[in-house]
Amino acid sequence: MGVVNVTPDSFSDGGLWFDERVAIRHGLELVGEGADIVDVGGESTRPGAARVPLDEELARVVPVIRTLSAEGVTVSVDTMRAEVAKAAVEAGASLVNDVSGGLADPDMPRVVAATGVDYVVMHWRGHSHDMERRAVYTDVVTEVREELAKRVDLVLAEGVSEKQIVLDPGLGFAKNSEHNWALLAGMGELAELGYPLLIGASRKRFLGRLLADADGTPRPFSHSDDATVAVTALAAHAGAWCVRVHEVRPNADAVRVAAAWKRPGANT
Ligand code: PMM
Repeated sequence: MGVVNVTPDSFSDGGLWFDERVAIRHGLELVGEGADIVDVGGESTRPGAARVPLDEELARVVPVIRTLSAEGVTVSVDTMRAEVAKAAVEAGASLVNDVSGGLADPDMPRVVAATGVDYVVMHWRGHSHDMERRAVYTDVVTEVREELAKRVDLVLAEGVSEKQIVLDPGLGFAKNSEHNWALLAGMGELAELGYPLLIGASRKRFLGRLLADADGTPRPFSHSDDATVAVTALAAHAGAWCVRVHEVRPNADAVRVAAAWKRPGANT
């Protein structure tokens, strides 16, 4: 899954694809580089980010989704709002990527159920402006697993079907670096919930912190793409269904390497 953030302020690519035509061109480039899905978002979720008004979010994402879908691209909409999800599906999106897992907008599960498209339910504890103070766990893997299981029960009760659901541990969302690494290592336990897993590690701060200079200065996100590729290879090998990344070509290569590693002979 390649990312197109149609925002002026996303963490690593804010402003780069803010213009509609540039966003569309970028989405098509990502497909050319090997993306199976293009994830279009109009609201930044970086730590501390403020919410974008509904009309603004719609105006950012719907035209981009409509054009990319018309070009035959499989599009996902990255939104926490049911109205945006509905408009995006009407414009051609075939996956709703809700980082709040249905918590931010109580109408979301019902709307997704009515559309029948796939639904990424991410682990989330609150909006970006105060999510860092919610990063408190005794056993992060067990707690994320339990909280995701509760979200699954709720969205199923709202009419979403099991086959629509994809789960995501929500790296960096109310999680510190230690939590993120534990969740990656604990992917197997999350997979026991029985749903495909999506992993979004690309360019996140925990990679920059891992790669910090000797004086502790974190590596800027623009130089953490190689680490993202390493996470992709390991996550794909551990069975991830999808990785959400900004730099598609090397990550698509890593996915292919992991597939060949798991099934030697099948890919040569
Ligand atoms: N991370 C971001 C945005 N959307 N969606 C899912 N499913 N999983 C994620 O981890 C995720 C997401 C934040 O990343 P960006 O602002 O750097 O694109």
